[in-house]
Amino acid sequence: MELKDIEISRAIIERYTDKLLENLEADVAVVGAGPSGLTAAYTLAEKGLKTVIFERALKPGGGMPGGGMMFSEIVVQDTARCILEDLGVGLYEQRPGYFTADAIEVLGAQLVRVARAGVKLFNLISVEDVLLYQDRVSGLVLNWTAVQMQGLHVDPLTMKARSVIDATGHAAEVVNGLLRKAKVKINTPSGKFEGERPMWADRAEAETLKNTCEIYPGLWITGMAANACFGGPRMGPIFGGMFLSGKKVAEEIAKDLKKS
Ligand code: 48F
Repeated sequence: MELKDIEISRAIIERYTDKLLENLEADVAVVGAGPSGLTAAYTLAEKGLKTVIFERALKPGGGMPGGGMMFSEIVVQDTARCILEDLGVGLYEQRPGYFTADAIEVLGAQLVRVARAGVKLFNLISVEDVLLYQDRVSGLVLNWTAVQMQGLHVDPLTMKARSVIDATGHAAEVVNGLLRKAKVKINTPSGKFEGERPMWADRAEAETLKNTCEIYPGLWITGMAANACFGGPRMGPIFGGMFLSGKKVAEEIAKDLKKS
């Protein structure tokens, strides 16, 4: 068969458009494909919920492939090793109670799990706003990352979701966008965004899990975004809290959506 350049283009454009159209409505939309967002996404999809991820960057993974200061290894504590064992990655008890895994291998395993669970991950798309209907976050406002980077005057498109997860890491971009535009109160004690505190791994890991919650009707927080909202400390390259937080947010959303 003679390969026709135009047919290659047609195949890509058609399939991508089909995927995008199939995912304009979902049960759950995850913003950010870092460790917490990826864990949340495959856990939700494996529970039968239609889940989609939008990731700003060219490559998924967020802060994970960088490990600690570019040493591409991550550490997890005993309570989180079951998640990495379940992914089937190599795990080493490098120091008593400190398990290490190759950051790239973990990312690869998470991406395969996400794809096999039927989650569509759209890279190079930035979430710039939310749909807010009757005081409930009901979807996302999307644009190409390239449009955002260039500051081009191009209007966005939208997608609808029953629940949205802010898994955007330290900046908690979805929550902050909502606060900026809608002037609402979120479910922190002050009703405001607190901003993350300096590094303290032991406290941060526990607080990440505690802070994982529905921060506003329809909008959930996981990973570093959860700590940033509540003023919890950061933790650097220990990732157990990220994985456990992703699992927790998925389990809570699944319970919540079953009720409605
Ligand atoms: O930062 P990130 O890895 O978030 P996380 O899952 O994990 C945090 C750790 O990596 C690390 C740490 C813990 O050990 O301190 O920092 O909480 O991943 C967040 C992802 O969200 C994307 C961003 O490119 C990254 O891949 N992102 C951020 N803002 C947007 C976004 C946006 N507006 N739209 C789409 N994607």
